[in-house]
Amino acid sequence: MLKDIDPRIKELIFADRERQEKTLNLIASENYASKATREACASVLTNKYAEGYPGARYYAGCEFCDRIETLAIQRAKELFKAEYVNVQPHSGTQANMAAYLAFLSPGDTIMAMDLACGGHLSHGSKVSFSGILYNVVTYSVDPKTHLIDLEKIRELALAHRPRMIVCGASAYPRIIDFKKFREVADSVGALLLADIAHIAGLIVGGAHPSPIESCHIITTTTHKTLRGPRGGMIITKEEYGRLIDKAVFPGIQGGPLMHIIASKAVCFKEALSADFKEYSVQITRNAKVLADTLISLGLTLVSGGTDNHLLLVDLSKEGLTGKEAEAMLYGEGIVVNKNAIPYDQKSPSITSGIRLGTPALTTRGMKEAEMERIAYAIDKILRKKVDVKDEVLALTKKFPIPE
Ligand code: DSN
Repeated sequence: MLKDIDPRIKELIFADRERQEKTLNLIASENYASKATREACASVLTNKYAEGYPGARYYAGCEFCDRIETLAIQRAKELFKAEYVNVQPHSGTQANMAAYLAFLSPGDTIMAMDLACGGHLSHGSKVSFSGILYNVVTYSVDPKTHLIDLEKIRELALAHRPRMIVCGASAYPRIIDFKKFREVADSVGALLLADIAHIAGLIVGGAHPSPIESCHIITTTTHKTLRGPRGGMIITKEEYGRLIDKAVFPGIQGGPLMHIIASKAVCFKEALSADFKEYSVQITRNAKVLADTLISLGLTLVSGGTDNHLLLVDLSKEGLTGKEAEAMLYGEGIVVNKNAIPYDQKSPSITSGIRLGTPALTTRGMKEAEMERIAYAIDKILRKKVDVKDEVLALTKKFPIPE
């Protein structure tokens, strides 16, 4: 149908599909959603308005949407061992926005990780609503170890008495100690929000400790390590459920995207399988081999390695910017993103580093041996030695994107 009605768009979608197939995707926040999850995304549910929540909608004809959303909620609860879940946020940023709206007033103080040290725009960056509406105190990583320093965070919390502490990051390669964050939050009477957008899939698979016991509110996306459709979600305690629901709708959103909620339900079913546990553990094994091999080849990694799905390469020694390295790698078919390293002197559009992640390639079935080959290829490209296009194509051919 699309071919006849809008051949230009069809052609461009197919071009991107081809690009995805023929490149090695190391963008830490991307993944390949299954055909089943994509089928739900493309379904007739996109036609339906269902403002409200199951059993309490503002439109007629929501009986099937009610069942779909209820299933998504039940599965998410089972997956995260959660008391309360809202599956309506359109994205991770919307999930954070709703969580702030539920618990904060404009001008309240929140404490979160500095974007330059691995945080996220919606954690209080000056250019985001979060930095415009709230008084933001940022914490950094230790300048030498690049690790989160909970003692420093405790001192900052005692000095600023935030109403909310945000933990979780978009470019931090180590384990986040949710229990210790909770101790700090309790010492100043703050709420603790964990943004697990990057590590949600690792958490449900047991490859990263769970924040469920330690945090008042948990926000996430569903499309990164969780491998579902593009979207967001909020997990909280029963006692805060109504506040969160009101903040999502009517607080910041109108009609929920029911086709995406159906797809989230499929994603949660997939993530409840034993295979998914194995997948999430393999993501971290792959990241470790990628990190160790790059280090053995002389590259510098922020914090000296990784415990999760991502690593940050500091390119200062190589005399390259992140922007240059991203372009060099993409020219050979390896897709990464330029990324600030802690205390970066370069602007966010240039940067001194690149971020690499293994969730997408692990979905393609690649394991430790392939990670070694990819590390060698990356090193060659960065040292401007040889053309590795054939090596990249051979790997993409051997490991097609699964349906
Ligand atoms: N853009 C995402 C990432 O790449 O980490 C975060 O929202």
